[in-house]
Amino acid sequence: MIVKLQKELKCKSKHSDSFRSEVLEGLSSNPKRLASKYFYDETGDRLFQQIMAMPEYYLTNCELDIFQNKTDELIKAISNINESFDLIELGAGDAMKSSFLLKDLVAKSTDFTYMPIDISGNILSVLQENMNRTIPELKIIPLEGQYFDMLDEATYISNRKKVVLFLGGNIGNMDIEEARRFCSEVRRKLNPGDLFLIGFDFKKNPHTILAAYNDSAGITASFNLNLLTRINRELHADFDVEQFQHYQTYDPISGACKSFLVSLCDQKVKINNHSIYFKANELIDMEISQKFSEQDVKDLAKDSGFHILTEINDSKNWFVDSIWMV
Ligand code: AVI
Repeated sequence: MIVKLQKELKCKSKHSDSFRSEVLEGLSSNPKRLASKYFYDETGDRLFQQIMAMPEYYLTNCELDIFQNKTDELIKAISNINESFDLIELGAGDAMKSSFLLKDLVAKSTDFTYMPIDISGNILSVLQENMNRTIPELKIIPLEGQYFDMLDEATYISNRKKVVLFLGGNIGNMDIEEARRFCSEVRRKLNPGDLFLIGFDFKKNPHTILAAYNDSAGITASFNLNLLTRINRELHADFDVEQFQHYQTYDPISGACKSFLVSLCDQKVKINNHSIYFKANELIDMEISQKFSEQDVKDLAKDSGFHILTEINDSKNWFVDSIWMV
């Protein structure tokens, strides 16, 4: 059974209200912006699966390398907990990477419950079915909702020690200040001895990074443009998606990899009864995928009140799963 927050319907309409108000606010600001957390409707989920399978998108294989080949190191770090615990995964998706760790923990008869958190009930049902089939002994409580609401729910359900996973370089979709606030909030919700495992994509050859987000097949472009289609459908807007073009940048000094949509002409877009005006070549700031140095990771851990227990890198040293302790 999937645990959802009480008053689910109220939450749903609150969700679409905040989607509408964030879209209108973002498109009325200068420069115009949209939040990449809204990329993930059904089509967005599918496009992201395709991105993860692209040869240029190296991030998937890097973290898979860690979870597939360095599971012993992960388990050794987790064994610092020394008692039964809950393994909570923020944004679990289909849990493709974590399933390797789960299998090994179960094989070692570790006493833990897996609590995947995701905003998508659909993906959680798929996850639960897969787990029931492939690791039938796994104790699993899927939690559908926002990360922090569901972390509270997890604490309400059980007061055991926690290991929280935040994989895939998702932290990069926040700017540094947001990431600091996010990690500090996670820290506030944990207790001494709890662990936070977080995946960071390192700065590396800028060509490699840019290619991962500027793929020749145009899947990342469709991923960005799909948000305009979603706004058309859900907010009764009339974006002409053909009149926008994806543009990707990477600044190797700051590590900010950013995507934009460029308006190809002067145009007016109606969203409900609001009119938004675009000049030709005007930009919408869509997403940041921040890349980190080793020092950036150390600073973020310290600034948010954690200490680094251990770090596990992939074999190319392109990505790190950094394990922090309260
Ligand atoms: C989900 N997130 C870590 C991806 C990233 O790499 O920033 C989203 C993405 N955007 C474009 N390609 C992939």
